[in-house]
Amino acid sequence: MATKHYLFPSDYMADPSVHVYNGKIYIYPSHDWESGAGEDDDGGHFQMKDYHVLTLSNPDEGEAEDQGMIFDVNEVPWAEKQLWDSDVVEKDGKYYYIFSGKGYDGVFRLGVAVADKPEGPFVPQPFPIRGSFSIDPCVFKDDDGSIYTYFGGLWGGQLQWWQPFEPGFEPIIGKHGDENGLTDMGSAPTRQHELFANPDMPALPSFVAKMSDDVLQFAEAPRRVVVIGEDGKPLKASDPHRFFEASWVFKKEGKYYFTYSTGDSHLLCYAVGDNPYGPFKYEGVILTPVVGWTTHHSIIEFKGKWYLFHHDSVPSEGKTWLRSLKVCELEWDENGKIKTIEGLD
Ligand code: FUB
Repeated sequence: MATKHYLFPSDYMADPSVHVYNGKIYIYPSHDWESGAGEDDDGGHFQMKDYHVLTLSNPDEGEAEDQGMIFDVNEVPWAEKQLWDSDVVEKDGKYYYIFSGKGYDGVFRLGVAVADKPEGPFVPQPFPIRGSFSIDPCVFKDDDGSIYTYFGGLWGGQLQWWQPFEPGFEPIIGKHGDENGLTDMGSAPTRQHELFANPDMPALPSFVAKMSDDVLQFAEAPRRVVVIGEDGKPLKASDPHRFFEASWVFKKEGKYYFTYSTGDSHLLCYAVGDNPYGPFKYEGVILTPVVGWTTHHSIIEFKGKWYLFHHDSVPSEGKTWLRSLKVCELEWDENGKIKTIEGLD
């Protein structure tokens, strides 16, 4: 059984995006804090206002070291608040930090900040990525150097505002919008059900877009990321294994692994495809529910072993807005499938 340990006991951090640069592990988390905001289904309790970068030498037993703050929301002209999940990609010796932030109009978008070193400092661009929306970017660099950003998250992450998505589309509803006659959306789950009342409908997809050569913009309109089941059809909205948020993509033996959180059914799952755009065939559960509402993760190979980085709320005694980073080894079985890890171990 995989043993887990906490990585950074001195502060609350979550949503780890992890990469190996210059032989060292770099962790780019969200930085939780006790803002006093009440908990709600729109994630109003996640009021993160800055980002830090951590480094780690030994994922089997070591603790991560804080390399300091890499930027603050006041340095991002377009973002008012809620610096949620982020990720980093390296190209030609520069590091591109792609992050989620809520604008002054209440809409989540993705931004880019650039640095010369993986520990920053990162300088944010003055505007969000054109045509970006929602949250939880995962930036994947393929073997041919092409860079793809996967993104999207439901409920507070506003992904449902952008369905159906077509290039140039604006959100179909505001937070309490009524353009579609849906004046009283009630709770976030109710809003989801109102919009997509039939649970036999296909699950709402996340999106992926190839990045421009300068890694500052989408090079194409975002495309849907479809997860299909055994029957070759998209997983249904009612399927507890369908996508909710927290995309993470990696490649192993020529196959593309699209991994994600199922949010309100509290799992980390994975699906496998033959190219970066999918479709991805659903394969199984990576992690069962943790203490906390849900988790968010990344997966890397380091010195011949694979590791799952994620978070839970054990150290904060279940406070869903104060999360702590963890790591454990991730293993494959004899059929090449990921061995499911118990979230409560
Ligand atoms: O950290 C804020 C949000 O919580 C993330 O964007 C989601 O993935 C969830 O972890």
